[in-house]
Amino acid sequence: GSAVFSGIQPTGMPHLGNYLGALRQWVKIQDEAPQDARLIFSIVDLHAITAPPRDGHGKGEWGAGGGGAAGTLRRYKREALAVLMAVGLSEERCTLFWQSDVPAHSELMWILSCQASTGMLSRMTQWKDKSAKEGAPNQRLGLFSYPVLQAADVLVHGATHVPVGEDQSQHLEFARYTARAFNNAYPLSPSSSPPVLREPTTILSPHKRIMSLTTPTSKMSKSDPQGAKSRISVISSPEHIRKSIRSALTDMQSDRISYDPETRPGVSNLLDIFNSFDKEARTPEVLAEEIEDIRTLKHETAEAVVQGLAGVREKYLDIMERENRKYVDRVAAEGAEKARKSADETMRKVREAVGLGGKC
Ligand code: AQP
Repeated sequence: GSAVFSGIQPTGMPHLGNYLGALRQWVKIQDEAPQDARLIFSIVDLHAITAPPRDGHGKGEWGAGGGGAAGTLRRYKREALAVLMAVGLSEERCTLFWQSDVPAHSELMWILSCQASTGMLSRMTQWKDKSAKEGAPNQRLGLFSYPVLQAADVLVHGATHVPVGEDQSQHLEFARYTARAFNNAYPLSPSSSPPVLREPTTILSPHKRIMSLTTPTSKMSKSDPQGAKSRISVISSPEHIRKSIRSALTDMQSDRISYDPETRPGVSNLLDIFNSFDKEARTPEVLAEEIEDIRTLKHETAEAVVQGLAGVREKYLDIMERENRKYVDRVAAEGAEKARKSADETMRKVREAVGLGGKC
């Protein structure tokens, strides 16, 4: 049967970009997928530790679980899992789990590393961008091999479909290539049997990248050094959403609205956001014609976002409180159980094909 896998890093409170580029798409998949399709969504904490954790929104009251980097990561993990449920993913229908609870991800990563091409890895745009920032002597292996872990995430569950943003399509291509390399290195007999690893199909998010509210030429990001002003978290209050959008950077070119992401990134970003939530599904170009001036654009965009995210904040707060704040941990434990079963099925075949583990 078919299986969907995708992940989000617990590197801070998910924002509008994560929502429109990923989470909303996941909910749509859940609502439309055939009943027998497995839906697996992971909070990828092993990926998150490729960057030092940032304490993005102060010591929250959910900070239980120790201080320092570990405490921050634990808090982000709980928050991310609660957000997944708050935006509409069902913990019963889906497998929701913390990646590090399923060691098979790391095990398969090592096995794939033995096939993965370093030449291909060094051409990954994300590696080039992130490693350039770190400077040559400090570049770390985990950042370089990030796509190998991502390939393992997908392949270990035998995913047939992987919804991602455009920036991730290169990594998915790498995952397919690496699966093929593994299957060629470890052919099965009889040769007619299906290969051990299944090559997944990419489902590209239909949405444009959402840009930062303060620097609309870079994407909205949990790690934006400009901080909370640059993004709208999915659990922002209506007042906060209105205030953030009111202070979003636009331009002085003209008070008239026009859609041109190249020359008017700030205004165009607001039009893209508006379009993403518009009930009448008007294109950014049509919205640009209909809206009078920047003040109105900001006002109407804010109202569309407030409506689009209505209920998420309340549901999130409720989930965090349930069972004396233990509910999220219970969901994670149950998710991990399901995910381990799903991964073990693949790992049994992988180990057998390679000659690892078990009887000699
Ligand atoms: N600005 C964005 N617009 C549209 N989609 C976005 N995504 C991220 N930012 C935008 C999509 O969200 C999913 C989960 O992302 P992630 O947390 O795994 O990693 P990321 O892409 O690196 O997200 P951030 O917010 O920028 O986090 P940090 O700062 O930690 O790197 C992905 O499908 C991604 O495409």
